[in-house]
Amino acid sequence: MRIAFCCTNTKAAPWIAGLSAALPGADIHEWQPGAPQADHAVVWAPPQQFLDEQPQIKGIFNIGAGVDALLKLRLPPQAVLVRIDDGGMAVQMAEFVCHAITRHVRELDVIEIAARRSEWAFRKPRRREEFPVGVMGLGVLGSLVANAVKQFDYPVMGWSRTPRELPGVQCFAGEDQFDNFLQATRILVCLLPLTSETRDIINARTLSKLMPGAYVINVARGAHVVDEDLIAALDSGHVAGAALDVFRTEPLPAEHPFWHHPKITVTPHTSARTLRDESIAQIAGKIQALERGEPVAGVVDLQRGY
Ligand code: NDP
Ligand code: OXD
Repeated sequence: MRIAFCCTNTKAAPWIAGLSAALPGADIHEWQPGAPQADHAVVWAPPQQFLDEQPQIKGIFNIGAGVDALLKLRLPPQAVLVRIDDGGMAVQMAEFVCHAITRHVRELDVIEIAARRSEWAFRKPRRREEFPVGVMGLGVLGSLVANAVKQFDYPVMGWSRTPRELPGVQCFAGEDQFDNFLQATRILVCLLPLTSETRDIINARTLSKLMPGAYVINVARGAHVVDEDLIAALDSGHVAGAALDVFRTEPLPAEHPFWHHPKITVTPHTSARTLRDESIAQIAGKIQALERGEPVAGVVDLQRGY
């Protein structure tokens, strides 16, 4: 079995060593133009040339959860596209989102600034019932995030495309229930995939529906947010702050206003990192399952776009 490794901005050697150890007997190489046809590919943002040169590929394994970059390309029609299914990312995401919520609600950012001036800046306790959290996207990551936030006694809501049930989480689904979800939300967490339906979803209209003094946490993709609309909502005071981990252009350009906006916290697309060992074990297991003709989790539905 031949496996091509084609991942932009990723050191190939440790991945190839790990995959070779997990799949003894497989011939695993970093792809170069003109390389022979492979059976499977392990990819992150590959060039179109790679896919054009692999017309018979059976499985394409994305080393992240989001497949938006891959779906912009022409894929060989018979190929099964598989994303990382948790692989240790969900717990990182839950930790990151709970931290962002805690920092905002407990005003730790204000306390940190005061502490640098040697000020003992006591803040009044705030009632968590006043900070209902709405999680957009109740998939592998969003459902664990909603459950984690619930442990801190915030009211938690979730919104998905099809109806979901999560104990202790008030679930909304589809376009029809979107505004009701937004109107009941003060802290908005975006964990949607980027698709034609979700692009620009955090915009002037949707932000205006949130409870006053809203807080926006975007840990999904930058193109979910209309940048100018978020800045306008922050400047008007309707939105109190935002924690942004993902951006339309990454790295975030030095001149982008998000860097210096006093109500925005920027992090460098780091809320849930791909864990190499866990991902290698998951991908190797799925390649073996596909070879045996068994179903695997995390197959991307090309029609839905995630
Ligand atoms: P999943 O595919 O498991 O879940 C997606 C969820 O979004 C599902 O609940 C789905 O609804 C919902 N959804 C999709 N389209 C719509 C829509 N039009 N309206 C309402 N709900 C919708 O994805 P993951 O949880 O694994 O990952 C989510 C995203 O997080 C990834 O696509 C990626 O972009 C981002 N990500 C970011 C990382 C970072 O470091 N910042 C790291 C990893 C991922 P339904 O349940 O009905 O299918
Ligand atoms: C992912 C990501 O999609 O890292 O996995 O953003």
